[in-house]
Amino acid sequence: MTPSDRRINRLPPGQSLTGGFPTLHYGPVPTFNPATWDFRIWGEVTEPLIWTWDQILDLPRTQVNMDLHCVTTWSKLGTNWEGISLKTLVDQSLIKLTTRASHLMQHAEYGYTTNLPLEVALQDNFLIATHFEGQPLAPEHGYPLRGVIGTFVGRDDLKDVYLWKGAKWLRGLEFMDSDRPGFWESNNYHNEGDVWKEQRFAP
Ligand SMILES: Nc1nc2c(c(=O)[nH]1)N[C@H]1C(S)=C(S)[C@@H](COP(=O)(O)O)O[C@H]1N2
Ligand SMILES: [Mo]
Repeated sequence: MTPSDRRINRLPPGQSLTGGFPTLHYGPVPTFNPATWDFRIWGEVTEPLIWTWDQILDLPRTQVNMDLHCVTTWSKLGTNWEGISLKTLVDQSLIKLTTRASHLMQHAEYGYTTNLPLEVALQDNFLIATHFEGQPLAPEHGYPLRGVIGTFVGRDDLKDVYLWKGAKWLRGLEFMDSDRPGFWESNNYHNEGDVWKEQRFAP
């Protein structure tokens, strides 16, 4: 698909439209207790951090509109999300990376993980989301906090990956000096997961 095809037909190869919002995850839906919940940032940072839920709510906020593409072939177009941009946190030195930081691992409840190159995690289409369509996330969609990544119409400069690379029930970010596979990436999914190249499964 050429960049202009992408603007005309927003569906990547092999995808079909869904009107609803299917849920997809491995394991149970966790409960949220703001009194004990914390958010950890570690690895290739000059200062590891632990944020409370209240501290998360004080971070700078961003809204995005994205098309979502699940590796199981459904796509949902024009979704609205609000939350925290990792790029903003890094630009404002709220997270201070070492020069060795090259990859991000999202860590979620029950040990779900997913990896991204740092340059992709710092794109405008990766959000640490608290809200979907103006409402706090539904429990099954990752309440209270999730990674989400999708496509921006007309932004052919961005790398676009499948939705499994956004971890629901996100509890921490590990910055790494080399790549390591996450949960699905260790279970036969493609490490990169580019939606336009249809990188669903490991070669
Ligand atoms: N913690 C966690 N996050 C996860 C998953 C999971 O199993 N556990 N599944 C991923 C997959 S495969 C997809 S397609 C999306 C689905 O998000 P949704 O249920 O909000 O549609 O969540 C991703 N994030
Ligand atoms: Mo998925």
